[in-house]
Amino acid sequence: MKYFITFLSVFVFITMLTSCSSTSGIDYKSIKVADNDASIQTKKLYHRISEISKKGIAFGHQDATAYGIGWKHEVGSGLRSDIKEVAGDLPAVHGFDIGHIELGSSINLDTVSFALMKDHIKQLNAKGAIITISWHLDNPVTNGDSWDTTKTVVPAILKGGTHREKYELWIKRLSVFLNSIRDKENNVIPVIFRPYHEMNGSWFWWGANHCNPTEYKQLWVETLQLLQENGVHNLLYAYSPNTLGSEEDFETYYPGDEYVDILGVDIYNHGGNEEFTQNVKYNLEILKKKASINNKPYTLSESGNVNFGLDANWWTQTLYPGIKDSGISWVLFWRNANPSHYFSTYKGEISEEDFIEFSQKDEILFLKEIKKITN
Ligand code: BMA
Repeated sequence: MKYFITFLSVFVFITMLTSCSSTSGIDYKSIKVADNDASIQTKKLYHRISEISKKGIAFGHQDATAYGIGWKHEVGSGLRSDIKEVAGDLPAVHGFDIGHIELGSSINLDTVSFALMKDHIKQLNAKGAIITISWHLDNPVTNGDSWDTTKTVVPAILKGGTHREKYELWIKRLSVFLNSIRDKENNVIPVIFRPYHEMNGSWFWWGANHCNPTEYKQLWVETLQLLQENGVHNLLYAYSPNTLGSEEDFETYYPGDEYVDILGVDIYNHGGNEEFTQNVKYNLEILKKKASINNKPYTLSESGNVNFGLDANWWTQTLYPGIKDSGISWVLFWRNANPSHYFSTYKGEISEEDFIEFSQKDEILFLKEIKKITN
């Protein structure tokens, strides 16, 4: 009997070793994401994002290291960041926008060079940061920008549409860029891709009133397919509508759990602070419910204070009550472009002290803190 038990233990141990693809005991390969052929690094990122939500909320900032208030694009000068200058550490999540990659341009729509973006993504990834990419792409029918809603676009770029060929070229250019962002071991760096955001608003050509939900969902699915056909397997796909008025609102454009990895929502305080806190709480409840069906991570994918310079205590009094205990993996603040278009804080800004207090809360995580959350 004793020998049998020893034999059994050895057998179980060997079985465990051979069936698991990692020392942590997690079989990453078996993790299902929207892209069936997603790289192992992408699946690990997915798992890590879920782990983060068990520890706290990662702090994110758009274009954090590309520029800030009064400085810009310092190639080769390290990773400067307004947030680091205030809170002492870099954000944990870094947002970049690849609008104009589709045109073959060397700079994005906000004049951030793609070379700088690539370099920063590499450096940040090596430090354990999480990268999320949005895409304010131009209008392929009019050649106007994302906000040009003068002509119907979506049916024109779907399979069989008049501008399909052009769209395929745009996806090809995007794919080349995404596949070129590699770490030291030459692995493609996994990122969260958040295309066609805020579709329930009507300000973008892919938004409400400019295409119907069926067309939108088709665009989402065909875009995923095109990316995969172009050999892109380093993406987690994030769906992020603008502030939702109801649970049904979430469903209207939702392409389905099969095609989405991370649920998000973009919320700003256009209607004032009180409404903002309520919206955040209510919207994150909706995401939590939808996300729990297939255990997906969820986030406040864009946010920020639009009442520049008016709210000295915005972080602890308005934002924090909304996100506290929400279960989100991160919150991403929009870019600090200039003193009349910024959504976070910076040295000398009115809410600086309050931001420090907010950043010191145990559950608000910056880069050094999420670095410890490994796979
Ligand atoms: C918007 C604004 C624009 C910018 C765009 C993409 O919300 O900040 O100025 O071009 O995002 O970053």
